[in-house]
Amino acid sequence: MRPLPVFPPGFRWGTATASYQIEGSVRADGRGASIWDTFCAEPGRVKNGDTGETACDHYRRWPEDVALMDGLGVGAYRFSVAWPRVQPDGRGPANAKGLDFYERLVDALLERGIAPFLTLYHWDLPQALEDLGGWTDRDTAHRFADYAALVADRLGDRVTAWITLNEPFVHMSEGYSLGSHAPGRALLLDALPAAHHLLLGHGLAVRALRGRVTGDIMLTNNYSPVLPATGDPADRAAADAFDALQNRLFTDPVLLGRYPDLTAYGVTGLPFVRDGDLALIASPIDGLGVNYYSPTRIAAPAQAPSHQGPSVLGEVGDRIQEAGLPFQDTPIEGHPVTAFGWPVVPDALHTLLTGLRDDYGAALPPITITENGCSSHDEPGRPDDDRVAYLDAHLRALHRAITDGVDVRGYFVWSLLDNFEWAEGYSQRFGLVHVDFETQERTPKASYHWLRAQLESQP
Ligand code: IFM
Repeated sequence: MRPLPVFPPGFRWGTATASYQIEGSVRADGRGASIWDTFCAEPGRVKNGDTGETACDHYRRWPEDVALMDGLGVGAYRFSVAWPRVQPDGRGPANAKGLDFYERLVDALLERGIAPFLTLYHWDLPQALEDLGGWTDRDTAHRFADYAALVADRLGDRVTAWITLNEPFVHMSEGYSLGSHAPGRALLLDALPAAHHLLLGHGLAVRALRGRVTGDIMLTNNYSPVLPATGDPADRAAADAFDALQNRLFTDPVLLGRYPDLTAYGVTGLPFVRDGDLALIASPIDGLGVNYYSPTRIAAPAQAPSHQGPSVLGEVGDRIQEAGLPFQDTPIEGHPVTAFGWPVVPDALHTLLTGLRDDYGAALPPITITENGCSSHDEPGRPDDDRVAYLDAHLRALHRAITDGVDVRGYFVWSLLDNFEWAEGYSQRFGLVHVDFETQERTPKASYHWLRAQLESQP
């Protein structure tokens, strides 16, 4: 094993998961229905008809999972709270049993010296709120802030970091724009109000959390550095248009207090933005969560769908093109690909981090890598050497970015466990720990043992 370079003292090492992807027990202790329960029940929505009904049975097996983290030697764990466990209908008083579950988890983590990083919203909206319009309805933002306050009132004295939203871009684009995730709405650009209300919910939650919590308050976005397919001005313009949507839509309003230029989409005004909204959205945060998996290569749109081969957007890319959006994704060649077909380009993590620093300057708070990892064709007994190579190369790229002056405070592997990978069901495995979904047996993979050995030589 080639030791990793030494990271700064106090650097946090962790693993990440999300409620619907691991918990199961979807009717236990008064939990209400989420949009993912509804979506999974609709034929054809999720590969193989998979659902999160049992997932990794973490709701019952969490002590075993905490022990696995302890054995790995990580000092932090990022998990999410299922809103429908806390407010089964998305409003009203807290369901005490739902909060009890997260309190037991947080206390067990703290007993083992593992810092809890709590995400309030990783896409499992209470179905009752979706029935009223979901994130396209402004009221959902206010309901989200109420929910944030309930969780903070129970756990505000113990949680190390509060992440309001996970990857709002993916939630808006796949859930409301293209319909490939819950709630399955295909509104295309009419999904922009959902983007604004997610941002407003973030801002209102930040205000609700301040004064109630002792930990840091953060937002997690997913970023994909955009490579123009060629130097042609049309490809460059398409790349800029995609960048505005993928990378800037949920960052500029938070850090700069303004929306990026969306004129390439024919958007010249945002009538749903009210006076004072942007000031709320730009409420100061203590850290930015960065999820990184791979870059995207973008060309000017062609006349007909032409998705061919591995790309980040996959079939969704075809739908974007059919919708007449001003870009098309094209394969990135010359790199290995993950089981998902995503290109493995570790240097793009360095590009991303130095780019964030250069673009946002003093407005950029300290960064934590809240997700990074890969899916692999895992089977028990087959060492996941491809995952080891992925993690090793990305951690070296991250270390270079830190050496080059980017303030990055931590790194979370996605994911601790193989889990429910949304529309892909259980077909994509991201875990450091293999899960047999028939027996729920957990088996640490080679990557788990590799990371444990690496962490022994970190400060
Ligand atoms: O599994 C997801 C996670 O929920 C959000 N970020 C990307 C991961 C891999 O697709």
